[in-house]
Amino acid sequence: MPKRAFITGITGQDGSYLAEFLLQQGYEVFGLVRRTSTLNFERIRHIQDQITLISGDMLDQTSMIQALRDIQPQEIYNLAAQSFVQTSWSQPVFTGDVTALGVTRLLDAIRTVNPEIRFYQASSSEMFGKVQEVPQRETTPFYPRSPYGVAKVYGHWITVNYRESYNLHATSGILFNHESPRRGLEFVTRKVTHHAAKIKLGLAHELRIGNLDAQRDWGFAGDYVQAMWLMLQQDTPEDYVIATGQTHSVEKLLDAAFSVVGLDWRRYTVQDERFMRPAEVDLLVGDASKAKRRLGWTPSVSFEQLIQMMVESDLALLKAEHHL
Ligand code: NAP
Ligand code: F7E
Repeated sequence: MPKRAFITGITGQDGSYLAEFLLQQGYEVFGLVRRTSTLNFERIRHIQDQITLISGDMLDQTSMIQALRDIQPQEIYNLAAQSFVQTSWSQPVFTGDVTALGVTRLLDAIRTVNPEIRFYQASSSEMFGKVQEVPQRETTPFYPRSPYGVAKVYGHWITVNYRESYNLHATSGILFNHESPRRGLEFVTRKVTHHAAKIKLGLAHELRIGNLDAQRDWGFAGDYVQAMWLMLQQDTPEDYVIATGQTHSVEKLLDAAFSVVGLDWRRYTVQDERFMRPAEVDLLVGDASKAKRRLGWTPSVSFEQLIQMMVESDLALLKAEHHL
């Protein structure tokens, strides 16, 4: 019998890569999708006939309990969230409801339906926020700097609490930023690679951007979903930092992306207050040595390779879209 996995957030960047990876491992894959008036299955269209989509919402516990009863999965990957940090200041309550309380709804559905189900929680380096240690590791204290970061700290601790209270196989992966050609256009990497491609093709003339000094540890999403799976294959549930150990500023990101198309970003970039945040996370860099030691996980794509992959993908997409 193939194993059954249930993914919340399957329509998102990570959900699509994880679904592909689990299909390759021989899993039956189920995904939670919320009802929308127009379909948003772009990232999973190529595998839609191999997966089963279940209607539900992280705000609605009844739909989760029913989904678990129907699917009877062995593994659940909770990737659903309001995941854009900037939006979390304009929608703090909604962010808390989905990204924090949604985790409790799902954990409690597991406890009710079948406590043997293994659970992965998508925790985030945003929990480190105003960093208390460099690099950040599993033991580094949290100091979140946004309603999103605060919600993720709640999600992290409720996962630990359900593990300790009910002996669930519940694991939290503290993942640093990971990107890909499937990244949403609002996140800074994709915004930059998409604009570099647009400007190169004469489809745009400027890029409006926020803080150039922020530094992030950017890896490739395809590598990171493998770490999620490895965590659930361990006998003992534990928490792991997943990161590359390399950090780059937004300015270095601009250098990397615009150099792929042979342009100088300084000629096209305008700093815009609208993209500055009320509180910033200045520096993130992770120490993934526990994951390397215990899971045998290491990243396979460098920062330069990642940005090149994203710019080339954006060039191809735009050329196809505009018949260039
Ligand atoms: P993403 O592309 O924004 O995807 C988020 C997913 O959550 C989408 O499928 C979205 O569905 C779903 N969702 C949102 N609200 C929902 C609700 N109320 N009910 C059901 N589904 C809902 O995010 P991602 O980059 O793949 O990240 C996956 C997870 O990892 C998130 O929890 C994120 O916070 C966390 N994380 C991400 C990173 C990173 O660098 N990417 C790093 C650390 C942690 P729709 O398509 O319907 O909107
Ligand atoms: O910002 C700066 C911005 O929105 C990165 C999510 O996946 O990773 C992601 O959160 C940095 C910040 O990602 C613009 O101020 C400058 O310092 O790409 P981002 P994020 O906030 O790091 C974590 C790990 C998650 O868990 C989240 O779900 O870039 N920045 N100018 C800008 N950022 C954006 N979006 N747009 C700008 O114009």
